[in-house]
Order: sequence, then structure tokens, then C-alpha cells
Amino acid sequence: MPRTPLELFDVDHLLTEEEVAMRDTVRSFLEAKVRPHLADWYESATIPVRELAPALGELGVLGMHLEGYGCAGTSATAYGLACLELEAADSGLRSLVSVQGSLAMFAIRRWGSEEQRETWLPRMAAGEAIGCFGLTEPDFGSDPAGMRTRAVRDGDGWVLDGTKMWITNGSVADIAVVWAQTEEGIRGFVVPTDTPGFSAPEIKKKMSLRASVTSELVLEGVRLPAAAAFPEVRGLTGPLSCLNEARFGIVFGALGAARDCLDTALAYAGQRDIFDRPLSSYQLTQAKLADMSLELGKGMLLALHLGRLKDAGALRPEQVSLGKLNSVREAIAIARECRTILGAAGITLEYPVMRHANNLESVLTYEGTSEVHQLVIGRALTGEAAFR
Ligand code: TGC
Ligand code: FAD
Repeated sequence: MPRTPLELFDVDHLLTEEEVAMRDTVRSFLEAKVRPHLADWYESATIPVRELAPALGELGVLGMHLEGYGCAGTSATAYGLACLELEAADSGLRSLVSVQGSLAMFAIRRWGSEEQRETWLPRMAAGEAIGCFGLTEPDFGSDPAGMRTRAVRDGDGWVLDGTKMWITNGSVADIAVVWAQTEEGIRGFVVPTDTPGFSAPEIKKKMSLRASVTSELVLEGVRLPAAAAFPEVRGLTGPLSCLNEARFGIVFGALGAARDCLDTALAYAGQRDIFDRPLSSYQLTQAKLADMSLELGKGMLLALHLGRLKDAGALRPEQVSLGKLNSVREAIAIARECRTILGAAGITLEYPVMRHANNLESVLTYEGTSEVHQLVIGRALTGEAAFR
């Protein structure tokens, strides 16, 4: 008899033994070390990134799908499953891991020089060094091609000026991967955050992703050696290739938040007596639970399909958009519906549901808004780019 929505779909039947074992290890770690603290971190809008990162490094989830340089080199599907567990805890935690592994580390692994890889990747995989990824600017979020941050050659090196906005892990990072306009087009730079002229004030008063550090990056005459630039890549292909990786993690991750909401609502409905009967015994409640389980399971089947495509080297960016759009859109709908099942209790931090719902507002926006992903899918279907 299936006890959970994903058991109803027999999802484990589609996973290898190693994938199930890895998933269970990540889940147990989070249950023991993270979940007991989440409500407090969320309420106080803090997260002990410096303590968590080495533990996550030991767990093997930082840059886990990358090869070499101290990274675990797992399949993409295994990485997705880890993201699902991380986001079932909190989207902020998955963000920490996404930005470290899929954005900062992937950028260095894919586009960095041998020296940059050897200097940074082993320490980042171990959680000893934290990375962030600066693409978005105050006036250029969905349209990063317009960025104003500029890198100008200065003798053998570079000088960077500009401002990046909404940067996860910015204030706690040891290095920032910064994308800037140059005479040769957009280029990426590895910026040690103790370089004079670099500062990263934290953005406060967030109502979403509170258990995550979000910052501005200010670059004022930041002087870097020639070796700080990624040697080969020019243009938006550089940053967008990294976004493919992080978006893939969200395809799975958002479903984790939805699963946690649904598990919570199911348990609550079974225990809450209303008009002398459990809430779970009413047809209206069961219709909600059935519809949400269906969307969660369908999302999971799509995520696994995309994971297998990625492992076969056949996943295209517009397919990642299908998954990101679907997972986040359905997860947010599930979180809100679950909140109704919990009634007033649903608005508190006693239960994770409203925390997930609020977090998912950020997830809907970052890594390409839903509208951007609709437009990416629209372009793939029609051959017409309707972004501008
Ligand atoms: P477009 O003309 O389409 O492309 C420019 C160049 O880039 C190439 N390209 C890609 N390469 C790899 N992967 C992709 N997905 C790619 N999409 C495009 C393309 O082939 C072209 O190459 P070339 O050689 O011809 O120059 O570019 P566009 O300016 O029209 O923009 C397209 C659009 C709107 C889809 C793109 O700008 C976009 O995706 N915008 C959304 C920006 C975004 O997602 N930002 C996210 C910032 S990071 C973040 O949010 C982290 S949150 C982290 C967390 O906490 O989890
Ligand atoms: P805008 O681009 O101004 O969009 C506003 C609205 O316009 C949206 O609804 C959008 O979909 C819509 N829109 C845009 N273009 C079109 C169009 N062509 N047609 C119709 N509608 C359109 N960025 C980083 O670089 N690194 C990070 O680590 C990072 N972390 C983040 C963490 C958090 C918590 C948040 C909230 C954001 C983070 N971001 C990060 C920034 C994120 O990627 C951007 O917020 C996102 O890309 C959207 O940009 P914007 O906020 O400027 O919105």
C-alpha cells in the first residue's frame, strides 16, 4: 500500500540502487543536522554558511556531478536527487549548493584555466572556500546581455567596475565569478573577494529565501591579474552554460519543496478532526491531495526523463526550461494548496509549508523567470525569438 505520493508513482523503481542509497544518505544528514534548525534560521534570516559548507563538502554534494579536482563525479540524475532532498529541507540550502556547485564551480571547471581549477575546485568541493556567481545587475536581470559591469585591460591585467545585484552567497564568498563587458564581448573573471575595491553588502528585509545570504556586489576599480580571466569563452554562452546546470538542479529541487508540503498536509489532514471526522476523510480534501500528488508525480517523471537525457549527453537548454517552468509552477501551486489544508496553522513556522511557499517565489524568479522559460520554449517551437 503506497504511503506517500511518490510511492504511488513507484518512483524508486526508476532509480538505481546507488541513487537510492545516495538520496537516503543526504536525506538522513538533513533530517539530523539541518531540519531542526530551519525554522529558526528562517525567522532570524540567517544561515551558518561557514559551518554548513564543510559538512556539505564531506557529504559530497558540492560540485558533486563534476569530474576530478576533488569532486564526486556522480551522474546528473544523482545530483538532481540530492537537490530534491536539499530543497525538501529549504530552498535556501539548495541555493547554497546550486550556486557553489552548478554556478561557481561549474564555471571554473568548464571555462577556467588549469591554474584556476587547481587553485579553487578542491577547496570548494570540500566546502573550505565559498563561491558566488555575479551575472544579474540592478537594471539587467532577465536581459543580462545589457550588463554595464565593465572590465578594461590595464597593462597585463584588468580593472573591473560595476554592480551586481541579488547575488546568493555574495557576502560570505571567498571568490566571485563575475561576468563583465570587455572589448571582446562578455568575459568571466575569478575575483578573490579580498581584492581592494570589492565589497558585498548583504540585502536585508527579504520575505523569501530568508535562510540564504543574498548580496549586492560592488566593484570599484578592482585590479586583477591577466590570469583572473577565463581564457577562452566570450559572450553569453559562458554564463548561460552555467545556468543550464543550476536550472537542472531546480527541476528536481522545487519538487522537493512540494513533496515536503504534501507530506506535511497529508499527515496534518489525518490528525485534524473537523466536524467530528478527520479532515482527510472529506472528499474535497481527497480531491486536493489526489490532484497535488498527480502533479508532483508527473513533475518527477519529467525530471527523471530530463536527468536520463542529461546523463546521455542529450539534454537541450529548452528542455531544461520545460522542467524548470513546470517544477516551480506546480510546486508553488502545491505549497499554496497545502497551506489551505493546514488552515491557520499553515501560516506559522511550526510547519514548513508557508516557508516553502515563500521561498518558491524566489525560485520562480531566479535562474530565469517563468516568463523567460515560456519564451525559450516558444522560441524552440516557433523559431521566433520574442524576448525583445
Ligand atoms: P541569445 O541570443 O539567445 O544567446 C546569446 C548566446 O548565448 C547562447 N545561449 C546559450 N548557451 C548555453 N546555454 C544556453 N541556455 C544558452 N542560451 C543561449 C546562444 O547560442 C548565443 O551564443 P552566440 O555564440 O551566438 O553568441 O541571448 P539573448 O540575449 O537573446 O537572451 C536569451 C535569454 C533571455 C534566454 C537569456 O538572456 C536568459 O536566459 N535570461 C535569463 C537570465 C537568468 O536566468 N539569470 C539568472 C542569473 S543567476 C541566478 O539567478 C542564480 S539564483 C541561484 C540560486 O540561488 O539557486
Ligand atoms: P526583471 O528582468 O526586471 O523582470 C521583471 C518581470 O518582467 C518578470 O516577471 C519577468 O519575467 C518579466 N519579463 C522580463 N522579460 C520579459 C519579456 N521579454 N516579456 C515579458 N515579460 C518579461 N542572480 C545572479 O546573477 N546570481 C545569483 O546568485 C542570484 N541569486 C538570486 C537570489 C535571489 C533570492 C533572487 C530573488 C534572485 C537572484 N538572482 C541572482 C537574480 C535573478 O536571476 C533575477 O532576479 C532574475 O533573473 C530576474 O531578473 P529581475 O529580478 O531583474 O527581473
